[in-house]
Amino acid sequence: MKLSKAYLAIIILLCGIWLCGCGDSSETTTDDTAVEQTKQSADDSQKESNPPIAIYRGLALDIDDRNVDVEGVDEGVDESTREKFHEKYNREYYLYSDGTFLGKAQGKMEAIGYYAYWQITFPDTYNNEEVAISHDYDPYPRENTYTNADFPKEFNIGGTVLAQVDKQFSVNAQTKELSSVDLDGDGKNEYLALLLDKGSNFFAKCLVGSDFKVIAFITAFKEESDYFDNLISHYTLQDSGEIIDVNNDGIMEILVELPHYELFTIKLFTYKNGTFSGGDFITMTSIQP
Ligand SMILES: [Ca+2]
Ligand SMILES: [Ca+2]
Repeated sequence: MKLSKAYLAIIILLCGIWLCGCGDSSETTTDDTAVEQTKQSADDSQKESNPPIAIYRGLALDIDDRNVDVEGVDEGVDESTREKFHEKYNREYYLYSDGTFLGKAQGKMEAIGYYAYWQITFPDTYNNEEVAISHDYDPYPRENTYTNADFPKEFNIGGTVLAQVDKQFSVNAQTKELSSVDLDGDGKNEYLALLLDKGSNFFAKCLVGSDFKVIAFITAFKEESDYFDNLISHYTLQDSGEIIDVNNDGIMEILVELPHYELFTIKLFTYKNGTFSGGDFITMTSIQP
């Protein structure tokens, strides 16, 4: 189920895409190594100068670009800026959803909702895409195991994860969905859990480390809402985000749609080198004006 985007003015909070430019400082000992390093450094600078363009449900992840009124009529951009954007975004993309490559398709920039904003649309055959990426690489370098039953005991009632959450938010949370994947490639899996306590109008998505300690609450929602059932059916793990490497640095980002007043928000989170970036420790969401 989609929100009726055509009527929504978009306010989107997007945290930075962390383009890793970490160089390798190891010493050169042979000519072969020197050649290899030169090649690597050329590859790195190529990556930096030509980073992938990533799109989530039609919306550019580059927030600076997204805020440009490319297709505006009254206060739109000049023709050369429009051409530049069309050249950049009207191109072929690799489309992905739920860990699966769907195919390649030509993307087209279009104005949405009385020119309120622009997005990239694809042929109808690919209308289930979540993420579109301009470059050809494997954005799922490690497997994401998803389950909605038979969780590790830490995620069951009485388990250590739920105990932390219950204490922090004064709720009786239950785990509804769980993704397990090694985000940062250190050989240990992290967990992304969807937790609910309907009685308290509480739902949260939290990132949990391999030691079963909560790293961050990517979403925490706790407020009275007539639409709570609707909200939780829309903001499932599977249908409102993707765990995917959007910048080809080998680290899998967590890309999530969050509920927001009359619209939704996209956020991108990165867990790397044992630290979490791209968001607050707790991202509270609200549908109140
Ligand atoms: Ca890991
Ligand atoms: Ca990445």
